[in-house]
Amino acid sequence: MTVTVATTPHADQRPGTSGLRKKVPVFAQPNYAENFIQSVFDSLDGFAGKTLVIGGDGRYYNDVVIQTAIRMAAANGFGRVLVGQGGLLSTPAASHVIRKNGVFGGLVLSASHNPGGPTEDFGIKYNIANGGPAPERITDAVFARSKVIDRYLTVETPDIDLSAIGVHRVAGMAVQVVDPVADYADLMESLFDFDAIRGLFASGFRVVMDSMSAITGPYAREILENRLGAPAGTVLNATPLPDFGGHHPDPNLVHARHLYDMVMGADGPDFAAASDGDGDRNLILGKGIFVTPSDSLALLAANAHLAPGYAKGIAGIARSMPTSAAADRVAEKLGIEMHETPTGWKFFGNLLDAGQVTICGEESAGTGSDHVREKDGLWAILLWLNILAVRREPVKRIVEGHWAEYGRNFYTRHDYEGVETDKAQALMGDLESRLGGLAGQVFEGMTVEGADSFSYTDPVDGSVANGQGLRIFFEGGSRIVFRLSGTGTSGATIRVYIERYEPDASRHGQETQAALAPLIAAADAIAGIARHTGRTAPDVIT
Ligand code: VG1
Ligand code: CO
Repeated sequence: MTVTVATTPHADQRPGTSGLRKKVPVFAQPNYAENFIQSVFDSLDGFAGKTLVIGGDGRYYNDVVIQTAIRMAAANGFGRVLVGQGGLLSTPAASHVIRKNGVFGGLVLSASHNPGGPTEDFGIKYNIANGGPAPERITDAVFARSKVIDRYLTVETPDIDLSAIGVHRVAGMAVQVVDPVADYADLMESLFDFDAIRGLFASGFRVVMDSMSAITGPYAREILENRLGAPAGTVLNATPLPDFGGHHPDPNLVHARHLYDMVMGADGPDFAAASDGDGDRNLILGKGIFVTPSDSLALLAANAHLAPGYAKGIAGIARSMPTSAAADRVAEKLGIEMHETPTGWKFFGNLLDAGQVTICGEESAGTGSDHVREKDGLWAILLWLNILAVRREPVKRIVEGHWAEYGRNFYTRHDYEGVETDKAQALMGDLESRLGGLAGQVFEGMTVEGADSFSYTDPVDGSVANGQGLRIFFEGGSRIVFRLSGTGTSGATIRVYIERYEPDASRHGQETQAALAPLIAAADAIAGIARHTGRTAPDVIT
């Protein structure tokens, strides 16, 4: 039954920050998805007879690649595949299915917050047995294999019907179609005080959740409306669509502007939230306030003990390097470990496995804990709701109280998207070559204290990741970071992360862009953004 198909390499299959992401027409080239999946399998050892989880965010082409992946898993000798009904699994739910069933690993089909459709984005990532993204040791091996691959294995069978829960057989391998929502919803119920949240909702507290026509719709409906008793219709855009309704399923102030406008309106809801294409990111808004992801991480860490799952306290916090240092102040006060890692959830896995940290976060709207090994949008939303149910204070007052206690880290990220790759690389190369001479120079009245290219040594396995972003530190603690995105599918995206700490509560009310204006000007003066790219303003400000 097994068929060996001859193939030739595609040169561009290097996994990025979170798996391989390309436009659908690229993935649809002959043998493209097959080469990558086979390169993953060829980079793994000891899976004969073992179980693989497969699921995706339901975007365009999910249905095609999921069938390909099932056939190839059978041909390569997996004993069983667990696949979400309809081919669906959110990224955090996939992580939970892997962990709960103690399986070998999983394939998650998603390009996260990137748009979907026939000419939009698709992606494949591999997760290991702990439920987390494959570490660089594996992704490097996959890329190396993809450059020399000459055959892939498949079986000749018709498509499997994934529409109903049940068990099928493909060439001797069991394919078990599982409920994508139930186990995950149970996990959330085990971590949070659902009675307290039900009480909050019953008190008239108004909540809006936008699933952005992406994967969390069925999860949010089951948890918020069915289990927690929020009114029907609380979850907006709850049906996953292959093209996300033509929108970017990216829960930020650009693509979820309507939620911001709602909470800023006179009769706005008390709490509004959203999640992304594959359900691992979150947006948190309260009446009259947007909570930045960096602040949200700090606040969740400071208040996690109010939820039953974290009642004993947290072991430590980890944040990606560009994320603001707001969480560091919480760790310091709690007397717990704090870790600074490169961008991407794969760098948190070892720390979580070792029990060194409990809560992790990234400035890009990702927060999560040791309950799975991915960031988790609904988890962050539910932890917020649990905290609000216990404290019974408005979000705005909780955030402002946090700033008053710890000081405020003003923070913004400016993205320059679709920049020609050679221009973006020239900017980074030029800046890197000048890093050594920046100390002592003055920009916009601020003196540079030091500058470097961020390197990370994993404290658990000693692996080293170099070139993870260019950092410029100023006297007084302000900071600018430059990095190139590793998730885009056309041209380059330059990310500029800007941060300033303000201890004085009388100055916490400033508007963020105004509070950071001198640093924003300094970023251009230092890196020559306009000179290199011709751009005078970012495409997206978060
Ligand atoms: C971006 C974010 C990063 C995140 C990654 C995957 O990566 O900056 O923090 O981990 O996306 O998130 P980059 O390389 O483009 O900056 V998701 O929700 O798109 O899987
Ligand atoms: Co995502």
